[in-house]
Amino acid sequence: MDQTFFKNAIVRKPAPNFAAGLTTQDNRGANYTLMSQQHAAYVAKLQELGLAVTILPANAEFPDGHFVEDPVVFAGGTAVLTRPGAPSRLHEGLSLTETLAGFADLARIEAPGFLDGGDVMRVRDHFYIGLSDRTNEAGAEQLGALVSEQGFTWSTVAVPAGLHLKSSVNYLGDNVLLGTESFLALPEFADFEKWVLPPEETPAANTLWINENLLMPAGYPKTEARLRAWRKPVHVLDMSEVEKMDGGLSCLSLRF
Ligand code: CIR
Repeated sequence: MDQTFFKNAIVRKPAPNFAAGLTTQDNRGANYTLMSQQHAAYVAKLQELGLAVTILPANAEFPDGHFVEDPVVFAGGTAVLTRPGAPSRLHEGLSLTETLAGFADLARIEAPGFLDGGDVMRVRDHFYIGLSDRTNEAGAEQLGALVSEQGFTWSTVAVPAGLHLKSSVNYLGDNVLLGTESFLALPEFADFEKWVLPPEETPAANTLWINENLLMPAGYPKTEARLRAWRKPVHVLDMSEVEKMDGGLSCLSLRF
């Protein structure tokens, strides 16, 4: 059965120096005013969908700190602090512990493990953990052991392209995976209904399924048409400044 509805989300406002964060994009030009507007619209959308959103203040110590999905993974009643794989992001979780402690028991990935939440895709009671530049075997095994304690199963998936597993594939409920052709061809995903993205629309892979609604980034008309032809309400959000920093919709919140 698909997972239960989300009641809560945690977000962090982007800091004025957010464009100093990590990115592989050539042309940054990321604009703080626009970023703040896009972030506020995202928060408003989560609230509209019924989530109680805890909004943390910007923290200029971590220019990527608004990508709260990466330093934490929720599994049942436990929030796992992950040791993100980029050195500049390693300690982001510390700034979240007080907030998290109000919602969940805390657990931690320990060295030499490292892992980014963007590499973790939950489907029903199974956690797919991507092995990428940001997530290593030791991190995956530690997270796997922790989610097993909570009654979940897990497996690893190699991530040869893109930043994270969820940069290329996401679960939309009802056994549907949306993603790039190469990821959906992986044997791990053989039993899913696969919706392959047009090659020019691959960033739309980071579409977010929340409480039977779909949040997708603006600018991907073929994917939008396909999703709108389905029965789940589709909400399109402008993510231009987020995408300039290699992020997407899922990275901007922790949902539980
Ligand atoms: C980074 O490179 O870590 C950030 N600029 C982007 C993180 C995006 N997070 C995600 O997809 N879960």
